[in-house]
Amino acid sequence: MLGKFFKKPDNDMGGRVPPGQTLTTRFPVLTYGPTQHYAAQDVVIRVTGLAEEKTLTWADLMALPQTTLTYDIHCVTHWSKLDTTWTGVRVIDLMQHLQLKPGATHVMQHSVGGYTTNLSLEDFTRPENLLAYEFNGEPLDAEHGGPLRMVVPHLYFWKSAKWLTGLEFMAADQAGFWERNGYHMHGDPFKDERYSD
Ligand SMILES: Nc1nc2c(c(=O)[nH]1)N[C@H]1C(S)=C(S)[C@@H](COP(=O)(O)O)O[C@H]1N2
Ligand SMILES: [Mo]
Repeated sequence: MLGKFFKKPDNDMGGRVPPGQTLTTRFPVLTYGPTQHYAAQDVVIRVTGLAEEKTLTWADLMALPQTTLTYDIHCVTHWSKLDTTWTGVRVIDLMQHLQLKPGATHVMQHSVGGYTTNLSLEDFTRPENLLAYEFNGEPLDAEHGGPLRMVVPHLYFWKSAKWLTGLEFMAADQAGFWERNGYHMHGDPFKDERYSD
């Protein structure tokens, strides 16, 4: 009886679930093209464009502070998953070691296999963003982007490149793979920014 008065008035978890999304406890795989398979030792991140060029190896990444964070993820195909736990290198910790050139305003994430997705520097440098290599305490499965992927949880999940291999700093916003194919340039799930007009 009492429970009735404590029930949430809606199913959005008090604003935690964006409009049009349904919760899942599964972890769906969404990849355009084949899953990439390679060892952590073979991870290389190339920093190019409007930054001092740099090649980061797995060892370079492991020498940076390692962070574990828990947050919700939202896929444009209408599933959200709450309380996912990731371990990796925070973008802001990596940025301490990169030298951007004047005029850099955006970054293109590049993946093995050619997938790309764009972010503004503001979206890229949020403190919760990770170059992640563990999910729920286990090495990240290849199908979910292991050995190393981006996780940018405040935007739809297509903005989190799996099998990350490059960060290209740019002087303007440019469309990545899905953005060229009709997805929104920004992709805020709470603003329902799924497709471009
Ligand atoms: N390299 C690469 N990264 C990618 C994709 C992809 O096809 N290739 N798909 C994106 C999309 S559309 C989503 S929803 C998420 C899915 O991540 P998951 O398969 O771990 O759920 O990865 C994103 N990153
Ligand atoms: Mo997606």
